[in-house]
Amino acid sequence: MSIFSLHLPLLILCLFINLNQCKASTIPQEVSFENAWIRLVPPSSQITGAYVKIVNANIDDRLISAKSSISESVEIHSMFEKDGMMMMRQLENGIVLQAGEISILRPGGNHLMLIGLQKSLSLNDKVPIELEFEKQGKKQITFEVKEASGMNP
Ligand SMILES: [Cu+2]
Repeated sequence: MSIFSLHLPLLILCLFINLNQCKASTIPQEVSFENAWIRLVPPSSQITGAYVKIVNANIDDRLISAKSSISESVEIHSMFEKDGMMMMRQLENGIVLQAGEISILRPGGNHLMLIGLQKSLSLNDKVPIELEFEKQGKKQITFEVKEASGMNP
């Protein structure tokens, strides 16, 4: 009886540690990014879109703002259809990201809008954009300038 009562707390502790390790190996500790790209636009254009796949970490978070040295501002936008026309609007509250969720910023959907371009873009240029998250802070991501036809890269 006494041996059993001594070992039970140890057993529970081991189970708890194993569960934590299991969770850590499947859900990343830190938000990560894939396929970050910017739409190539003619030198006369003052705006362009930036897109990226955001793989959130193991906490609920929110993308609250973005900025880049190549444009006056970077806004978070969504697209919607009105009277048969595609329109876009700024998402004042950013984009909510639940723990472990993937959020894809893509042409025709949520995207980043670079407004007031301060230099012309060339194919394959590498452009840093800083994304700020409510809980995970600021992240520097390198976007590559690519050509896009229609809604798909
Ligand atoms: Cu936009």
